[in-house]
Amino acid sequence: MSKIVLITGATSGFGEATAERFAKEGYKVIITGRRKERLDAFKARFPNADILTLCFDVSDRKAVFDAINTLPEAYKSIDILVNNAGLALGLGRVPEADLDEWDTMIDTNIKGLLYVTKAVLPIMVARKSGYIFNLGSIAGNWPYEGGNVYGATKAFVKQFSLNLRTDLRGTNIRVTNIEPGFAETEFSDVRFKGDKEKAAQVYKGTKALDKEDIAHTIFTLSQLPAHVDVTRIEIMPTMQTCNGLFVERH
Ligand code: NDP
Ligand code: 8X3
Repeated sequence: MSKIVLITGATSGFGEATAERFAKEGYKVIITGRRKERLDAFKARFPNADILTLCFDVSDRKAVFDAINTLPEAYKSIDILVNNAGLALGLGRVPEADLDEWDTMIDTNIKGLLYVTKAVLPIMVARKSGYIFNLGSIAGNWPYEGGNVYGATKAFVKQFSLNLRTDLRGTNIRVTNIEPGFAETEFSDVRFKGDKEKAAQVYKGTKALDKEDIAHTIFTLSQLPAHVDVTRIEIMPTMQTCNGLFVERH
């Protein structure tokens, strides 16, 4: 019987590439996101794959639980959850940053991930089996100018992953926090509200991670034997390093 994977934020970037990889490997794939036309287009691209589309906003608690609690029988027994939906908004320093943007990042990256996890977990706990991937970021490990609340949401994801794994001792459920460095997806388009030029500047002259690099990492980890759990994995483009402690000089 095919295994079932649910991926949030599968309309773009890492989520889309991960959904594509699992679909090609013969998994039943549940793809979610807010842009229904993208979900439908993905399903149309793979007419021979088993794909279920669910359109909801992860920060809408009721919508999340309604969607998971009414899964069709054939898609109920989720084996793998990829908590990928997330975003950064703006790059302003704390004094100038926008409070509404902070709220949206917290609601999506933190609360959304918690709602989906809580909704899916009973299925895994009942079966004493499952694998949860959370999309953290190097921004949750290392500070950078303007990364403030985005980085803090990803630090939350890292710590929640560690605590989740601890609480799930004895259930056979694995948890891995995936911590990528910068990758050329729609991430910067969203961060700069559709300003394509500004987004392009982020990647200019670099070889950033490809979305397939992260899909490959997630798929490969999912194939490890059930007794192996990788707690965290930080993956950066070779060109990117953590800069160390910068000192402003006069
Ligand atoms: P993209 O912008 O390409 O994709 C983000 C996905 O998240 C989209 O499918 C979007 O779907 C979904 N999403 C955003 N908000 C919501 C919401 N409220 N409800 C449901 N879905 C939502 O970015 P990436 O693929 O780069 O990012 C994926 C994850 O990886 C994020 O958590 C991000 O923080 C993290 N990350 C990204 C890095 C990068 O440099 N690109 C590096 C490290 C981590 P839709 O708009 O259709 O709802
Ligand atoms: C995204 C990676 O370095 O742009 O999480 O913050 S970075």
